[in-house]
Amino acid sequence: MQPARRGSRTIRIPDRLRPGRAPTLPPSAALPLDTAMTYPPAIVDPAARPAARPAAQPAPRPDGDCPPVEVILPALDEEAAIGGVLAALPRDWFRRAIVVDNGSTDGTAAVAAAAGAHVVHEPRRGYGSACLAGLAALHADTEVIVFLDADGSDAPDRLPGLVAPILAGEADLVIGSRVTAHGQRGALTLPQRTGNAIATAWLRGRFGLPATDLGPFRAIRRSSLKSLHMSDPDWGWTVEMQIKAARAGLRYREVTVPCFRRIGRSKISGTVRGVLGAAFKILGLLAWHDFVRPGSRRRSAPPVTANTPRE
Ligand SMILES: Nc1nc2c(ncn2[C@@H]2O[C@H](COP(=O)(O)OP(=O)(O)OP(=O)(O)O)[C@@H](O)[C@H]2O)c(=O)[nH]1
Ligand SMILES: [Mg+2]
Repeated sequence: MQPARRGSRTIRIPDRLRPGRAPTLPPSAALPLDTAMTYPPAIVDPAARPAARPAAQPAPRPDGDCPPVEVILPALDEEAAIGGVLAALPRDWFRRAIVVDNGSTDGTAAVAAAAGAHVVHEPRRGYGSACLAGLAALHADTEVIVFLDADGSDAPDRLPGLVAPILAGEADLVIGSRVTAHGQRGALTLPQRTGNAIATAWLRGRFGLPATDLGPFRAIRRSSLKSLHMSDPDWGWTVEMQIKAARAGLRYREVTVPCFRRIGRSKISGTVRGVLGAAFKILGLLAWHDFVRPGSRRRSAPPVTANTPRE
């Protein structure tokens, strides 16, 4: 790992995110791209689970005709990480990366533009606001949208595993689950793991969604996302999408993805204020949709289960 200088601080950029390096994953995380979740066993019907599909991903076309996929990366002061994240995205699998600069005071926008991304500026702070701004910038013919953090905590080379089930018509929303893999030590903080466990238990028990994670690395069919009318401006964005996906009966799937410690200083999961704010928002949204919002009762249709196409 080579240190990079930034002002008077030394920032260590992992080799896996260095431009030109083939991203490598810890052995424990080197799972097949289409490794699908098998949890919770009580919800997933093994009989309904299709056989492993080693060749599920459509082969990228040699003429450069990528699938109609765009990647949205919300970014706030991620100068040290964004270049490596963009370089590690598999080039044949998406048409454009959109970096939404959420009021950065560092060189995030310049680094992203130099790495070939389309940069959008969104002055309203908040993860959800950044995602909404990215959606507004999509090309008209984009059919699948990938969301990915810009801080180096996800594995960009896993993008095909998220996108393939949607392109194949088997799923509408695919979440990269970090809890079903052995992530890098310390990648998920205790408050993150605890919050995830509570929120996903709620999603499973009250909304019938077989979720194990609220992971930010996710892919969704554009038409499905449009039907959800997403609105949360900050940390409720991820759970809002899962709640509404359950209500709308979207075909839901999770795939195992590794996770890593973020590059740069933690803004949310490592701060008391950030953790409390995110927890309050996420649990508040679950309670709102479960107990208050009209029409919030559980769907009478069978729950959407992982690996169970509804067609
Ligand atoms: N904190 C924060 N992040 C934002 C904002 N807008 C966009 N982002 C980006 O959203 C992604 C997720 O934010 P993170 O700060 O990594 O949140 P987290 O993963 O919960 O916590 P940490 O990694 O510990 O900071 C990153 O790529 C951020 O740069 C914002 O207003 N606040
Ligand atoms: Mg992060």
